[in-house]
Amino acid sequence: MNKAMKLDPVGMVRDIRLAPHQLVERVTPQEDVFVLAHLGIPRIDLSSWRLEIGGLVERPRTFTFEEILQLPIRSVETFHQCAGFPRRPDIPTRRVANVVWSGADLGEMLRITGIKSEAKFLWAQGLDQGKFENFPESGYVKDMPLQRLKDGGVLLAYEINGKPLTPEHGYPLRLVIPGYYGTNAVKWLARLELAGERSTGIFTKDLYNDPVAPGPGASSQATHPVWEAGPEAIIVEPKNRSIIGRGTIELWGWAWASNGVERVDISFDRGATWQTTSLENRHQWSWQRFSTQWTPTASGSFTAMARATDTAGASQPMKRARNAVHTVKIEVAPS
Ligand SMILES: Nc1nc2c(c(=O)[nH]1)N[C@H]1C(S)=C(S)[C@@H](COP(=O)(O)O)O[C@H]1N2
Ligand SMILES: [Mo]
Repeated sequence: MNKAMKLDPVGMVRDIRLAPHQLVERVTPQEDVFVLAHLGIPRIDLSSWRLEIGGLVERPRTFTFEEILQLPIRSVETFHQCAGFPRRPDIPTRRVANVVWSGADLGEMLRITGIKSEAKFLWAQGLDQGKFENFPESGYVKDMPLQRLKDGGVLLAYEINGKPLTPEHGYPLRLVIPGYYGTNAVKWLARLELAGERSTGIFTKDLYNDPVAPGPGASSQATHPVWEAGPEAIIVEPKNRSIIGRGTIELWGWAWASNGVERVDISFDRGATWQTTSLENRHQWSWQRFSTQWTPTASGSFTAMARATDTAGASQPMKRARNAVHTVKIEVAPS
């Protein structure tokens, strides 16, 4: 549709800038936020760019960028996390940041177009196109249940940390769904469509669906979409494989979950016993700092594990999950 767009580079981009021990800032500087793109990075000319809104709306419409800027600007602070490899939900990748996005509120935007009563899902399409794995030519499309709108905060964002989006992060406009994994935050937005059912795009239906844990009566084929982020905590300090002295140190990190984190516990015996930490409240959908004072009882090797529990009582799995507990090894030097 948009002839003024070219991909540069073409193909998968995976630029993970910071490891857990480098995530020292509460709000991750834009240049340190990881970049993920399946098909390449579109370079978009604003003069020919438009956002179309169609499907099950009362008044289909096209917006120019100027028209979007005229809507009230809203901001939201939220964790921003890549779900990891689409076919390996068992591998934690810890690609995470905490960002302040600003832009137009999707709920307010849809009051302009109206929502037909049969509409159940939002489909969001980016301008990037191309091949992914062995799938045919396809655009990047994701979907979101319209019910998510009632919690608020869903933005059509044009700023990251108060500055215009860069091409890598979705210039000129991207979707931001606080609480959902990053894969749903469609960049280089071109079209929004309301529909009665889920989208059939490869990134919606084939990839990014996790097997449901087998339980009584569950079909082995059952999957659920990679939408809400599960509870997760990372230890920022001490750094994995660091050598420390015998004195008291602060062990701290960040924890997040789509519905907020209630508690973070630490174990020094590989999960046999846990002790709780102090945890800050969350602001909007931000990550939350946890910390505890730790005095090593001896010199030698230690492992520390952090485990978050969300406000619904769900805790992180010990292993084989994208949000499996984070472990650091610490060497305590002889005094
Ligand atoms: N149009 C489009 N949007 C996309 C993607 C993509 O490939 N194309 N990748 C998604 C994935 S997997 C992630 S993790 C986030 C990453 O956002 P960031 O690169 O701004 O950090 O963008 C999402 N939005
Ligand atoms: Mo991702």
